[in-house]
Amino acid sequence: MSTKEILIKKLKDKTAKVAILGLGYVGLPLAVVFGEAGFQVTGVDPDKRKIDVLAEGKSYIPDVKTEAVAKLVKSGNFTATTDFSVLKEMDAVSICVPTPLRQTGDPDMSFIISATEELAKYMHKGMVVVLESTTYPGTTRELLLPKLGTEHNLNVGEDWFLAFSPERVDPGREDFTTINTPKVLGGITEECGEVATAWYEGAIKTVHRVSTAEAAEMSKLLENTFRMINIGLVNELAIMCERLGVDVWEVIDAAASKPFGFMKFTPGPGLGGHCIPIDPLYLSWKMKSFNYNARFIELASEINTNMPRYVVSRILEAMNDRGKHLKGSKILVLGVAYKPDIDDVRESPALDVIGLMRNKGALVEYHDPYIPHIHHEYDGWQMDSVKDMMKSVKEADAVIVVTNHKEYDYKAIIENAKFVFDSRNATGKLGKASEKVERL
Ligand code: SAJ
Repeated sequence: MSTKEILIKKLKDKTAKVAILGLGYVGLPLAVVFGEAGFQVTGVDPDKRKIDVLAEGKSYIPDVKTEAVAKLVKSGNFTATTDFSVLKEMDAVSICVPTPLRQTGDPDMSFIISATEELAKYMHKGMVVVLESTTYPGTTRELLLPKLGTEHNLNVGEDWFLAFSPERVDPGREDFTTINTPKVLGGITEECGEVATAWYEGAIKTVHRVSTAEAAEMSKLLENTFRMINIGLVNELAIMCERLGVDVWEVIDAAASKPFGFMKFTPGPGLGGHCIPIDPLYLSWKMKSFNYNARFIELASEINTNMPRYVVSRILEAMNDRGKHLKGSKILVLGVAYKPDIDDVRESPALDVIGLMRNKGALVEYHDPYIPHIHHEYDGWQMDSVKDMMKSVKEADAVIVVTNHKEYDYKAIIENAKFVFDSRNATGKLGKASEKVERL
């Protein structure tokens, strides 16, 4: 039997030993899914705190139930370690590490590079490696292939197998999770795709096979670039509607009444999260090396990045109309998470809105039921969520709804506030009807 046949057999009968590099919001759910499918899984992460929690049979990822981890740890199907040398025993390795941006806006490949360099030390014949981290097209072939194979005289597609399969984890979502979200997968060679698909089909309901790693890398970027550009479109529409004296929320709801050929997006104070504002810039960055300017991405990114400034300009105008200065005024920001009903503040536009108002001399406080403390990474300021939200609403000269958490009682907020700027249409019809409310 060939190396490929031997490995496929081990993957199909689940005797293959599986490792997940990176145990974050992507890696830990994936480890549990492979473990529950019957694989022997080893999680590897340099963060000892994570490993200690997992060793106790507990989870630190809200989407992963502690009971699931406890059961796998107890049965011996899942162990976690900071020791990368365990990789020399592994047959199948999935790399799930972050791909953020540098402060310059360029891709930060340091996590992929360090994971790949660690794995390279333990590469051997008969391994399959899958990269899950969202990245620019060509990463798998240009960066992983040489470091993991060529430099060890291992022939990819014969001695070992390499593929890309983008993560599609949406933290907090319960209807589509790792096991039932279709998984795109493309190999460096046909054989690589075949082996990696045999592995993933052993645990994930639907694997959508594409012909190359680049096609898989690009499909993920299309998914999130599609969102970023359409959010940029409705943000620009909000600016145009304000000039025209038209209610953008009414316009969007009307367009959304079309049962086909339209997908609803809503304007807001900017683009947060670790996916949508970041992933498309990996594509535009890569295209620069082909002397191609990805104009849609650049323009949408410019519009989205400018939304915090636009929101603050609207607040300035609205307060001026009410005979108030922003400078010296007490401002309460409601909601700082990057989207409603979650506890993640990464890249949240709220931090920019707060920073801009602070720079104009406003006395800014915030409340967020999910985020007890915030700090600005570059400007250095920090603050705690106010304890008594309604008391702060009453005392504020203006209340700014930045993230529309479901649990807020917007009717009571309007009743108790002097003025509300609603950047998410959280107040809806009540806000539209109230003299005290202005919406984006
Ligand atoms: N946003 C808007 N208007 C919209 C939609 C979103 O301003 O119409 C803002 C949000 O407030 C947030 C940012 O954009 O600040 C991103 O929001 P998101 O709904 O795209 O949520 P994310 O960042 O959690 O995106 C994830 C992505 N999942 C993966 O990459 C695996 C994305 O592909 C999913 O489509 C998205 O979740 C989802 O649908 O929830």
